[in-house]
Order: sequence, then structure tokens, then C-alpha cells
Amino acid sequence: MAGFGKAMACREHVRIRLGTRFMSSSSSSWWQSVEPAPKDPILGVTEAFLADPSPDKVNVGVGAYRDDNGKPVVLQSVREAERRIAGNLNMEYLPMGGSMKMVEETLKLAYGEQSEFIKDKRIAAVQSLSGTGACRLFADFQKRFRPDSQIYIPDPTWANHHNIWRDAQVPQRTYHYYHPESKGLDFSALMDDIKNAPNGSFFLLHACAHNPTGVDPSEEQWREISHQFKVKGHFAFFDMAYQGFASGDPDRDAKSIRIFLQDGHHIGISQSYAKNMGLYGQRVGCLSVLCEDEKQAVTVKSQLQQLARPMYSNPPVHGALVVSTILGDPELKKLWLKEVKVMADRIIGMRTMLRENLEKLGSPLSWKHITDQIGMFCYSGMTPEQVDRLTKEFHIYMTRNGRISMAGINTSNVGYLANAINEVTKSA
Ligand code: KET
Repeated sequence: MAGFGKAMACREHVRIRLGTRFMSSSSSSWWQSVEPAPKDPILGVTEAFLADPSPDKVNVGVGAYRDDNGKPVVLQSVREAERRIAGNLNMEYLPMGGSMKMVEETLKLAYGEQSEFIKDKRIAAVQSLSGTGACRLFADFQKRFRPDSQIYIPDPTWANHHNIWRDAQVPQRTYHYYHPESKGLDFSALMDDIKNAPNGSFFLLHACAHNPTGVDPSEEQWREISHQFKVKGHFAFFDMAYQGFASGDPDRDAKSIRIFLQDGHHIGISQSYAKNMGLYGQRVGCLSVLCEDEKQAVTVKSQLQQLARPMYSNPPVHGALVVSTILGDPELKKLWLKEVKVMADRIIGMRTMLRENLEKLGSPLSWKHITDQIGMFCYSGMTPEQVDRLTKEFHIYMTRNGRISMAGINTSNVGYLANAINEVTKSA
């Protein structure tokens, strides 16, 4: 009885103590020190666009392809792949490294159909959560196995690169890339930065269609960059989010990578099907690391899988099936290649129209760079204040760095956009 009483008293004591603690830490105080996160410079633009009720509004913010009616596109090759998949497959987990069939086909796109590295099984590769996931997985891998290294990132770059390597706790440096006066590549400063970086540094390179500038090195310049990387023993990590979107031909857009491979570099690559297959929301991509030999590739892959397991366990299955169905069937692959070219060509056409419209309006500025630049974006040279005026006065939404997503332009809005750009820049 005495024991029972003691237990009751003890329980009462616990209740009171818990009660007091509950009283003293009201539910809001758990997160009292949390400040609101800043708006994402790219995805925040879409949020603002959606909230604007104006019928004139134009979204040239996020890099997402639209057709000439301003509508998102599902490719015919994707529709056909989905038709074939429907009802035929189960929903089991993929392995931690994802669909090996998808990965195999994806490597061919980057390393080349006949790549000796694929044949020799020298590439450690896993399916990733699109291009972002591939970059993040690599950054985590870099931190774990090269804990004292840093990453050189081009200035400017896709804003999320900074977040990715920051969250992976890899220190960042930037290297010169864009030359604001010429609106082209600052090649000599870029080469100097490569030379001046400590031997064996990690560099992030955009394989093609540099985001946000639309400025890529020429083939000759890539050769020089690759040569200098060799001299310095640097590691090249290629982010290839726009393969096919620069020239319309995925093989041609992989030229930078092929040059590095010919020169014997051991590189890493992030690939994404968001843009070139229009699989944005499916989150399908691939991270690959070229190794010394098959044994090292098996080891590296095991570590990439170990990084993936506690983060997301294994990647989603649907997008991977779409990709492997398309690329595994010669007819469907042919159709996809045709569709990539149609998207790239429409963007190139919009560059010409936007430039012509601005010139017809008598803009005092040169807009040659609109047609010189390549890929999904035009780095217009507009200031953040000019962009703010476009948004406030004309309901045109874009990132404050002056980047225009060319894929959001069509024959119906190009005149309106040109007029607005002329209005905010003519007195500059
Ligand atoms: N790398 C680059 C250079 C890039 O521009 C993007 C996306 C990605 C990777 C990642 O894409 P994913 O969907 O994870 O495969 N850029 C566009 C969308 C975004 O910001 O998320 C953009 O710049 O608008």
C-alpha cells in the first residue's frame, strides 16, 4: 500500500513538473527564434506572378518551357511512354541508386553512345532527384571525402548553386565568368582564376547554356580551359541542366564534356530531364563520377547510395520509367530528339523577334546580345530597379538580376514585352 502511495505521489509529481514545463514553454516559444526565410529569387517570382490578377501579366521568371500559347508542354514522346507504362508495372521501391536502365541511357547522352568509360564500367552513377538533387549529392560526397576542399563557382551562376554547397558546408569561392560591358565571356579573367586557384581545386562548370548569362565558351576556349585544368590538376564538376536547349542537339551540347573526357579528366556530371524532356515535377536526373577503374566506380557508387539512403532512401519511379522507355526505344528516342529541337528552335526564334521589336521601337541601346546568347535565358543587362518597374507598371515578372526566361515569350506577348523593356530602359 505504501508502495502504491509512493507511486501515485511520484506520478503526481511528474504531472506537475510536466505541467509546469508545458506552462512555461507555450507552444509558440519552440520556434520563437526562427526568422522568416528570404524569398527564393527564382521560385519567389512565380509566387508573385500567380498572385497578380492582371490579365496582361507575363511570367519570364522561372526557366520552364511554354508553347506559343504560353502553355506548359507535355512532349508527345512522354505521352507515348506514359501510355506504354500505364497499368503494366508495379510500384515497388527502386534500388537506392535508382533505375539502372535509366542511368545507363542517361550516361550515353553525356559520355557518348560509344563511350569506352561506359563499356569499361568506370562510371559511378545513381539516379538523382533531378539536377538539384545531383548537385547536392555531389556536394555532400565532396564534403565527406574531401572535407578540406572548397568549390569554385562562376560569377554569376544559378542562385541555387550557392545554397546547395552552403548547406553541404563546402566553402565557396567564385571565378570570373561574365563581362558586363561586352555582355560576353570574360575569358582572360576566367583563365587567370583557373591558374591562380590552388592546385587540385574543385570547379563547377555549366556544360552548356550557362544560367543566367546565356554565354558559353567557344569550342576552342573549352579546349584551353580543359588544358589548364590538366596543368593545375583541378576537378571539373559539370552541371548539365540544359542538354539540347542550346543548339537543339544534345550531342552537340555535350561538347564541353567530351573535350574534358578526351583530355583524360576524371569528371563529375549532374544531368537533369526537367527541361529537355519537360519532366520538371517528376524530379528525374543522374549524378555520375568518372573513376580510375571499375573497382573504384563500385566503391564510389556504394558511398553515393549511402548518402542517399538516410536522405530520401531511393528516388521516385515514374519519371525514371518515362525516360528509360523513351531512350530505350529507337523510334521514341527519334521523336524526342525532334521535339527537343522544336523547343530550342522556338526559343531561338523568340530571341530574333524580341530583338527586332526593340530595334523597331527605336531603342537607343544595343540588343545584339539577345541573339548572341544561347539557351533558355537572356541576360538582358537591365538593373534591379528597371525590373521592379517592369513588374509594377507592366505586370512582367522576372528575376531582379535582369534575366529573361526566353521560353516564357511567345508571338502574342513579345510586342508587349519589347514595349515595356523599351519604356524602362530608354532613358538609361
Ligand atoms: N542547374 C541549373 C544551372 C539550373 O538552371 C537548374 C534549374 C537546375 C540545375 C535544377 O533543375 P532541376 O529541376 O532540379 O533539374 N533552373 C531553373 C529552375 C529553378 O530555379 O529551380 C531556373 O533557373 O529557373
